[in-house]
Order: sequence, then C-alpha cells, then structure tokens
Amino acid sequence: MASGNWPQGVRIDPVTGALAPETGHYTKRLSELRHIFHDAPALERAVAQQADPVVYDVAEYRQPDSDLYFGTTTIFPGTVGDEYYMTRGHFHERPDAAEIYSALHGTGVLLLESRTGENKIVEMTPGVTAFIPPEWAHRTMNVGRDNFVFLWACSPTAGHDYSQILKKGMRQLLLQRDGRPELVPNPNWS
Ligand code: PAN
Ligand code: ZN
Repeated sequence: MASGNWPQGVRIDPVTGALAPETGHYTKRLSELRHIFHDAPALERAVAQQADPVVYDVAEYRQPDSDLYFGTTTIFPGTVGDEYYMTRGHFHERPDAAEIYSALHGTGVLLLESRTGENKIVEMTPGVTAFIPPEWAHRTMNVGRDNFVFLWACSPTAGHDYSQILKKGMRQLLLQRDGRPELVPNPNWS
C-alpha cells in the first residue's frame, strides 16, 4: 500500500551511486572482506598502509508491502595483490529469486556461478543490463580506474546466502595480468 510520499522519483548520481532519497546504506571496508581475497598478506598490508580503505558502498531504496526494491553498488577502483576490488558474492536464499544488474558508470565484470558449477562472465559497461537467474551466485569486480557503479533490483525477500562462497570461494578468480583482467581457475576452491 502506498504510504508517505511514494510513489516518487529517485535521483541516481551515476558517478557516485548516491540515491536521493535513499532508505538504507552500508559500506564495506577491506578489513571486513578478509577471506574474500586470496592474497591474505596483501590484504593485511593494504589495511595497515591505506588506513583500511572502503572497497564498496551500497545504497538502497525500499518501500513496505512491495515485492521489489532497488539500489546501487559503487565499487571503488583498486586491487588487493593481483585481485580487483570486488563484492562478497552470494546466492539468493529463495530458489526463484532472480535479479537484474545494470551498469551505470565505469568498467566492471559480473562473475556468475550456478549451483552445478557452470560459470559465466558479463562485461559490465554503461548500457549493459545483466539478468541474474535464480540459483546463480553473483559477484562483481571493478576492473577499471574509475568508480564502477551499477543499479540492481530484486525482491526484498530474496535473501542473501554468503556462507557457501565464504567457505569454498568461487571456482574462478579474475586476476590482473599484464594490466588486464584474466579469468583463472581458483587453486583454493574446495
Ligand atoms: C546486490 C549486492 C551488492 C553487494 O545488492 O548485495 O552488490 O554485494 P554482496 O552482497 O555480494 O557483498 C545484490 O546482489 N543483492 O541481491
Ligand atoms: Zn543478489
């Protein structure tokens, strides 16, 4: 049911990902992403030497009694060792919960992995919208020198299951090789 001053337009700054208005926001710093990046010593060095940098920001717009919400994710440019700044990555808990990601700014990569181990990558530049099917894990990386910003939209009851990727990792890593992204099998995947 409509309440307050919605329906309304939400302004998105494509370069910073800021939403106006927003109903929620969080930031992930490097120290909160231990076990996501494969080069643990490089991570600890960056935390100490770069004052625990912000890796990504998430802003959201949510309203009650609705089966859709949306937001933006802004991944800042950077690397940890030879890995690009990236999100944690997750499956949705609900087996029918899909999502869309639409690139707004910068250059990113969406890494997808199904429950049965198939992999897909989608190069995310402005103009590209990716459909994330149910039961596919999804993680995004910033492979450029500028902010990578994307819009996402899914069900507020999709649920986020981080446990499998935290425990096992994803089967593929996207590494910076000769200044360019290259997909390689994850030697630590278990
Ligand atoms: C996105 C992600 C967001 C941050 O809103 O949650 O990009 O990524 P992690 O949650 O994997 O750290 C989304 O996919 N929501 O379902
Ligand atoms: Zn998701």
